[in-house]
Amino acid sequence: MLGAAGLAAAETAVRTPAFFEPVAEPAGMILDYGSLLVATCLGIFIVVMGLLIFTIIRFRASSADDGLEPPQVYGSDQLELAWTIVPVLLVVVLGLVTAGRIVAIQRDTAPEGSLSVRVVGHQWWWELEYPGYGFTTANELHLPVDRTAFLELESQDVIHSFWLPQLSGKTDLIPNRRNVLWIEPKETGMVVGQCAEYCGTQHAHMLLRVFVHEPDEFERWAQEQQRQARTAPGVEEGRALFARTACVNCHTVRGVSEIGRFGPDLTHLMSRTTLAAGAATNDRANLVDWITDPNHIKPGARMPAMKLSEREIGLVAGYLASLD
Ligand code: HEC
Ligand SMILES: [Cu+2]
Repeated sequence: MLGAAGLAAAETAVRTPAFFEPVAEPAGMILDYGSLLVATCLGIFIVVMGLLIFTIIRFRASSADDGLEPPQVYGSDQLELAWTIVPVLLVVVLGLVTAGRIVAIQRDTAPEGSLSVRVVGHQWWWELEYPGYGFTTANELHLPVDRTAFLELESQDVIHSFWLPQLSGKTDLIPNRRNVLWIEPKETGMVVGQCAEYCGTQHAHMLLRVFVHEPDEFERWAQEQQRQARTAPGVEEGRALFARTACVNCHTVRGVSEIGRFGPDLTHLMSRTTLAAGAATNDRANLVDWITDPNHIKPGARMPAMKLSEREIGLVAGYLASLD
């Protein structure tokens, strides 16, 4: 199964979002730039505060007239030039560096040979479409290493914010607007991101996992995703039940029904490690729990409890569990 395709367990362990450990551009450039600004400001702070503290101590008032009045300087061209030119130079240099970084990071069009992905924010999950390959998945973004991915960001409902601290900066997903973002991963493994703009009750359960693969491994994953849904032996009854229940109004399973777009595409549900944008691990027991009542796992989730009998739930869960 190509869920966490070929990545060692250690590589798929969730690490805390850490923007001090970039594993891609532009996250690396953003960190360099931020560090430069902080270092410059710290340098200025230390010089100014150092002089101030020195002056306070050295020339503090004392009871005895010890003659320690500092020399009084008026109209010194050298001093005035120095405190004018040095700050102007600092501002100009930092301004140029800033402009350079903005030009490098903001790209409106997809670079040659990039992988294009359309990301649509929903309350409270991520729709991920790979237009070049013709499939859609959810909540787990797979990318090849050392190749630029060009992402188009949109929203189906409210404003969300796309934030993968180790890969790039934040960009909002806004209804009726197309924002773009590029990422060039430099290391394989898994990193996590999160919606960074409050978007409703389950905002905190809007996790995005990103798996970065070697190029051939990525191609294998993409080919698996392109397949229509499998019908494994023994799940026909569950499949039929799924197909005639309202499930298909909201969910697509390619090869069974392709009208539902309100909820995640379930064609290769079991290739994902988690359910409902990281709210639960993706296994049979949680599937049963989810279908019985999504509110157990994710209160407020925009999928209703479908009021199926226990037997029906078992059958549908059995069918979904066969969709690898
Ligand atoms: C009114 C629309 C709607 C209906 C009907 C519906 N769902 Fe959902 N479903 C959703 C939404 C929305 C989500 C995403 C919830 C979230 O993550 O916040 C979801 C999520 C899921 C997931 C988790 C998918 C993932 O990748 O995380 C499964 C599995 C699922 N639904 C199965 C079913 C089944 C089985 C039925 C029928 C018995 C059904 N759904 C009926 C809207 C619906
Ligand atoms: Cu959100």
